[in-house]
Amino acid sequence: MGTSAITSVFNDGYVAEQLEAYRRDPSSVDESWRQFFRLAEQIGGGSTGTSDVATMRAVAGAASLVASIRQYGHLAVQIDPLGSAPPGAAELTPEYHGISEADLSRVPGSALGFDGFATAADVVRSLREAYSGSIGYELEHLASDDEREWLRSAIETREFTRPLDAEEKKRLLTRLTEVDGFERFLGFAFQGKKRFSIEGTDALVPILDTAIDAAARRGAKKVIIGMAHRGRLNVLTHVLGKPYTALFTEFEGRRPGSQPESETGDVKYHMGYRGTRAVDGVQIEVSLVPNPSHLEVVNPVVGGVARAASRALPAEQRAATVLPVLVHGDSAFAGEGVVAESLNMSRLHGYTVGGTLHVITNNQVGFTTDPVDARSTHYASDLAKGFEIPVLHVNGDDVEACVAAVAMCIAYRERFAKDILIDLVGYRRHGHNETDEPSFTQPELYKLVKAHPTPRQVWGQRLVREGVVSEEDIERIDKEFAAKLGKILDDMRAGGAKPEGDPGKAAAAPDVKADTAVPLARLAALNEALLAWPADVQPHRNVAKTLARRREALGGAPAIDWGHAEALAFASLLADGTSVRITGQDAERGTFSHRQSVLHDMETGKTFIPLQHLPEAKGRFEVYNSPLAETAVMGFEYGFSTAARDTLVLWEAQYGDFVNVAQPIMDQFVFADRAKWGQDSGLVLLLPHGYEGGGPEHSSARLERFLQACAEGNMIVAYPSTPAQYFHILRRQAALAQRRPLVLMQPKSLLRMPEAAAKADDLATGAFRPVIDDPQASQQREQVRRLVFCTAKMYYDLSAARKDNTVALIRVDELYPWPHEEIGRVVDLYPAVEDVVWAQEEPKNMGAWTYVAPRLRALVGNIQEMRYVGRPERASPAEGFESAHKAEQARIVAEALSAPAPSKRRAVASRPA
Ligand SMILES: Cc1ncc(C[n+]2csc(CCOP(=O)(O)OP(=O)(O)O)c2C)c(N)n1
Repeated sequence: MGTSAITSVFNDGYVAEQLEAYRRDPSSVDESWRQFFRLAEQIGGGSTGTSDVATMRAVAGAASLVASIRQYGHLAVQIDPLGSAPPGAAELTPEYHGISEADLSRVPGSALGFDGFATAADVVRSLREAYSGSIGYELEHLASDDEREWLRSAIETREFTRPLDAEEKKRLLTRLTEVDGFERFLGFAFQGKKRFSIEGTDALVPILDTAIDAAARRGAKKVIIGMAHRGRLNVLTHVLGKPYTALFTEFEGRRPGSQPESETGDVKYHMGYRGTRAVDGVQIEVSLVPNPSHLEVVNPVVGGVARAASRALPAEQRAATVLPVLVHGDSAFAGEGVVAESLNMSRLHGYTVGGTLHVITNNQVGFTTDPVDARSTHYASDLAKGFEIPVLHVNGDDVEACVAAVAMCIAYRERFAKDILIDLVGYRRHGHNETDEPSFTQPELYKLVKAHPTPRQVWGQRLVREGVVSEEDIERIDKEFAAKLGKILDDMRAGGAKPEGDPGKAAAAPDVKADTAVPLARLAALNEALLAWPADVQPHRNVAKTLARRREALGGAPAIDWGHAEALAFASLLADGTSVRITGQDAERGTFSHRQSVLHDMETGKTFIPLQHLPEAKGRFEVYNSPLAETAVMGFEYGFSTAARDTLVLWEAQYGDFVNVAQPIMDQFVFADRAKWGQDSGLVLLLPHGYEGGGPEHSSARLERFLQACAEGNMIVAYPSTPAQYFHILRRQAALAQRRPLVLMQPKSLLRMPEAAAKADDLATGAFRPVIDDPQASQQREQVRRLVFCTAKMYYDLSAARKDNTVALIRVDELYPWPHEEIGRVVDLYPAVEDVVWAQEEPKNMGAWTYVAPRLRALVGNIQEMRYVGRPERASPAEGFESAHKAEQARIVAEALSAPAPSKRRAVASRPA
C-alpha cells in the first residue's frame, strides 16, 4: 500500500542523482524510484524540479514512517497494566525519517496509497491509533505477503476492534465478577489452600469464552485446551462448566464421587474435564486435557488429541472442526524446550491441527524469578516469531481489547490454518500460590500490585464513566454471586448437594484374549497386495529385491523377517478395521532400512505407500518421518492414542537410547495416566535395543527404567525374540479391551537374522508367548542341568555358542506383567536342573536383572540360588571400544553356558514354603 523501496534515511544527494538520471531516461532508474518520481510529479503538478526534492523527501519520509508504525507500533502500546512505560522506538517519530509532523500535512494520503485520507498526517494518526493503541501487533516477521496483507487490512480497517455495545459490556462485567469473585470466595472459604489464582490475568476467561464462541460460530465441533496451574480452577468451572460442588469437594480433600478407588489421583489443579457449551443453539464440546506439574509438556499432547479428533478429515478441514488452545506461563513459554519442539511441529503435515491458539498469561514473574532472569528476549512471546506466528500483545486491564484480539486470532486461524499467539499482559495478585509472600523477593512490584484495582474494578469504573452501569450495579452483581457460591458450599457441607462427578468415565472393560493368528490364505492375499505398486513408481533395485523376497517368504521355509512381519501385522489390522499410525525419526524407511513403507521412484521421486492401497483395508494407515525431537513427538503420539481408540499408534525411537529425552512424557503421562486421571492409552513404543558394539548411546533403551515404573498393570513391557512374536503382540495390542501402553525392546541385528525368521505358519497359528521354552531341549529335558533365562538377543548369542545338551535356554519375551505361571510351567519340565542363570548383556545395575531377580528366585528357589551373568555394575551402559565390547560379550556367553567357578558356588537354598 504505497510504501516505496526508499529506506528511512533520506539522502538528498543520492535522490538528486537518481532524479537527474530519471529526467534523462526514466528507464535508467529502478522501478521503485520511477514510481516515486511519478508520484512527486503528481503532487508537484507535473514537474520534478530541484525544489521538489523537499516534497519528495516528505513523501518518502511519510511512506517510511508508515512502514515503521506497522513494524514498530507495538513498542509504543501501553501493555503493562501496572504502568511501566513501553520502550517506544525512534522509528515511530517523523524526525527519524528526516521530516517533521508539519511535513505530513503537505503530503496527500493518496500519495501513500491511502485514498480515503486527506493527508499523510491523517494516515499516520489513524495508523498510530491502530498499531500503538490498545493492541500491539507483531506481523512483519511473517514470510507470506498474503498473511501480512490480511492482518494489516484487519488491523487498519478495525474489522475486529469495534466498540462493544452496552449489553456486551455488562456481560463482560458479570463474567469478570464471576472470575474474580470465585477466587476471592475460594481464598476466604479455603484459607491456606493452594489455588494458583488467576487474579491479575482475569481476562483469560473472556478470551477463552470468545475463542470458543467464535470457533463454534465458524462450525467447530471441539475445543481442546491445555494449560498449567495458573487460573485453572477458574477455567475448569467457568469455561468448561465443572460444577462448583465438585471443586469444593476436592478442596475439602475428598475424593470426587466419580473417581475409582484404584486411582491414586491427582491434585485439583491438574485435573482434566470435558464439558459442552451451547453457542447459538449449537453444542460444542470443550475439554481440558489433564496435565502434570511439568510445565509445557502438555503442549504436544494437546496437539495429538486435536489431530486425533480430526483424523478422518482432510488437512484443509481441520481448522474449521477442532480448535486447540494452549495457555502458557510467561516464564515457562520462554524457558521450556518442549515449547520450541511443539511449535516446530505446527506446520509439519504429520502433525498439523489447523493452527493452535496460544495465550501467554503473562503475569511478569515466574515464582520468584523476574523476566530479566527468565529470558533473553524483550517479549515473553518472542520464540513464536521464529515459527512465523503472529503475535498480539494486550493489556489485561483492557478486556475490550482482549476480546477483540482473540476474535482476530480465530479469524486468522480459520483463514490460514496456522498458530497465532496472544500475549496477555497482567500481573499476579498474590504470591506464586496463595501462601507465598511475594514481597520477600519482589517488594517494589508488589507495592504496585497492592495499590492496583482488579480487572473487574477497572472495567466496572469504565462502565460507570460511560454510564453503562452504576456503582450500585457493580456492588449488587458482586454480592449476588458471592451469595450464590456461599449457598452452594453450605448445601454441600450440609450434605444437600451431592458432589457431581466428571462425566463420561466408563468402568474398565475386562481384558480379552485376542485371536491374533491370521489364516494363511488371508496372509497370502495381503502379502500380494503389499507387493503391488504402480508402474510409474520404480523403487531402488535393492528395495525392490528385498520386497520381491517377501513374495517367496510365505512358502514353508522360515523366511519372514522383522519388517515383513510388521507389514503383515499392519495390513491385517487395517483389513480388520483398525487404523495404524506410526511416526518417529526416519520411520518411513526405518532406521535400519527394514521397514521401507514408502516407495520412492528412482527417476521422479514419486512416492507410493502400499499399506495405504490395500483393497481390503477398512482402517487408515499413516506413517510419517518425525522432526528430530523426542519429547514433543512422543507427547503428540501419546495424546493421539488417548483420543483415537480405533488406531494402533506407534512411536519409534531412532535408537532406544534416545528415549530418555522424552522422560517426562513417559513418567508423567504414559506410566501414570490411569492412576492419576483414569486416562488410558494404547501407545506402542518401539525401542531398538541390544549390545552390538555401537557404544554407550547405541546399545541400551534403558529397559530397567521401564521395569522400575511397572505397577498396577499400568503397561506391558516386552522384548519379542522373533518376528512372529512381534506380529502377534502388535495384533494383541490392537485388540486389548483395557488399553495400556506397550513398551517393546526392538532388535537391530535380529531384524534379518535367518535364525530368528518366522514361517508363515507361525503367523497363521498360535499367539504371543510370554515365555519360550528351549526348542532344542524338548527331546532331552531330563539331561538338562542348567537353565539359562534370558531375553531375545542374548538367546541367539547363547544359542550359537552352546555345545552340549545339558543347558536349556529359556526366553522371557514378556517382562511385565511378569509371566509367573508360564515360567513355573517351564521350570517344572526340567527335573534335573542344578544351576539357574539369568544372563543379560546389560550391566548388573541395568537391564532386567534387579527386576527379574526376586521374581525368578521365587520360582526357582527350590533348585538353587540363581546366578547373575552379565556386565558388572557400570556407570555407562556400554563400552566405547569395539574390542572391549567383543571381549565382554564372549565372557558373558561363556560364563552363562558353563558351570559356576567352584568358589562362586553357593549353598542350595531351601524351597520357599
Ligand atoms: C518443568 C517444570 N519445572 C519447574 C516447575 C516448578 N514451577 C512451578 S510454577 C513455576 C513458575 C512458572 O512461572 P510462569 O511460567 O511464569 O507461570 P506463572 O506461575 O507465573 O503463571 C515453576 C518454576 C514446574 N512446575 N515444571
